[in-house]
Amino acid sequence: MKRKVKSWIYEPEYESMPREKLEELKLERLKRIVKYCYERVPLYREKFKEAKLTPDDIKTLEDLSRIPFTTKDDLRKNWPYGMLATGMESLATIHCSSGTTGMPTSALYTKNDIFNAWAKVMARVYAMMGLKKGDIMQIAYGYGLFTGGLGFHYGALEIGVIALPISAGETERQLRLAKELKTTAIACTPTYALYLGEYAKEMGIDATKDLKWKCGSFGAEPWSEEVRAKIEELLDLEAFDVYGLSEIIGPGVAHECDQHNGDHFFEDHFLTEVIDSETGEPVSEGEKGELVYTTLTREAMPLLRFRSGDVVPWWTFEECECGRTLMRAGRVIGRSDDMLKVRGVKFWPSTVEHALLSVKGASQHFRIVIERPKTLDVMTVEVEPVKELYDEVKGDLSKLEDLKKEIGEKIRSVVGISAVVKLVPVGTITRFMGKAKRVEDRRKVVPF
Ligand code: DLL
Repeated sequence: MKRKVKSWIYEPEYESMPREKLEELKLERLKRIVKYCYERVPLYREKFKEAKLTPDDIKTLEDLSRIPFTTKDDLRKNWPYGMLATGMESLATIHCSSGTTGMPTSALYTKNDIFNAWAKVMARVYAMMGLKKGDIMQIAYGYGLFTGGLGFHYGALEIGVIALPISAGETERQLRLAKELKTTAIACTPTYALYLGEYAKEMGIDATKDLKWKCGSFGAEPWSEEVRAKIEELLDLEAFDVYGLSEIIGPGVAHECDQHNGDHFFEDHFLTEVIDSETGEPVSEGEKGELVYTTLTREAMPLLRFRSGDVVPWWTFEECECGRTLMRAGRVIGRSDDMLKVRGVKFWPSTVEHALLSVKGASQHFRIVIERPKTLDVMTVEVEPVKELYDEVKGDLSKLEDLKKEIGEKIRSVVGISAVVKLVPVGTITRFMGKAKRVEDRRKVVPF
């Protein structure tokens, strides 16, 4: 991939604020939001009472750790309006989380939440990709209760990039409109980006000549560097990671700049801590840990120390080459509650993807099935070979024994356990337009 874009900074007064000043701003906003939550949200009044705390006890940023965590379960129990900190008359819009790991939770927004927080952080996202007025963003995230489509939409309106609100799916039309309208950027899940790339090939569309995408913002699910390389090759663009979660705002909690050395977290809006998932204690700079958020500017549904379950491999406050001083972290590997435990070994589906894609001849289309026929867990990885190879053996998978063996060895060395590898015909694994679902756990009792 030739690097094509140059990041710029939408709100340098915040994104490049000297760290000391940023810490002051965070503290000022923290004190305000703690008081706000205490006065308006019964759950927080209870939590503070139990912890024998009052808002006045929060005097420094270190004092934050005295506040109890907010969990996904707290939000479920308060479905649908229990966390609302304003009156209904101030509410502008309601989204729901995708509920990938349980019941949905509500995400509530006032007009200020949308225009002064969400649209602003999303405008920063566009600037990170070097997009400006005149660019056309093809928004292929779902519009609706999922926050992807509208989040990108608000950001486009704020920064003046032209939005093409096409939503997810209808792949042929996506590609036709991309070509005819000459859209200059695309936003969708990495899974769908790969699918678009394959489909384009089938339609005889040459991404280099026929498409004008300079860059793409991909996220809403974990994805590996191998997938990034594949997307960049298939779609001939520069691929960026976009991260976020509905409970906090939607997309726009963090994004990569053109240095691609971690995601920048918009700490002036969402104070971010990194903790050890098991002990709940903070981890040092550079270490792996779970992201915890305190919304500093939200009105409708402010959250204090919300445990996202999302794990990053490292984080730092070191200034980036791009000039941003905001916290940076490696891309989210997975959610602690999506982690698999097979025969005692813990890993994420993204680790399997990483193993697979380092084997030449294996495609990104795979599925993990876990069973326990007797006492021992058995993991089967069903994987499609790449199309070229499949065509070469004329669909006779028995001719690909070496590939099967190599995949098995790679999984054993990267994931740490052996798997039954099953090659399946091209096109048989479900293609997803949004977030991919790759795991089927058939065990009756899932260990943890
Ligand atoms: O997925 C918001 C979003 C939309 C983000 C479009 C990016 C682009 P939820 O449906 O609430 O919101 O799911 C949030 O998805 O806690 C992570 O576990 C996962 N996730 C989101 N972005 C990434 C990413 C949206 N870039 C949950 N890498 C989060 C890894 C991600 N995981």
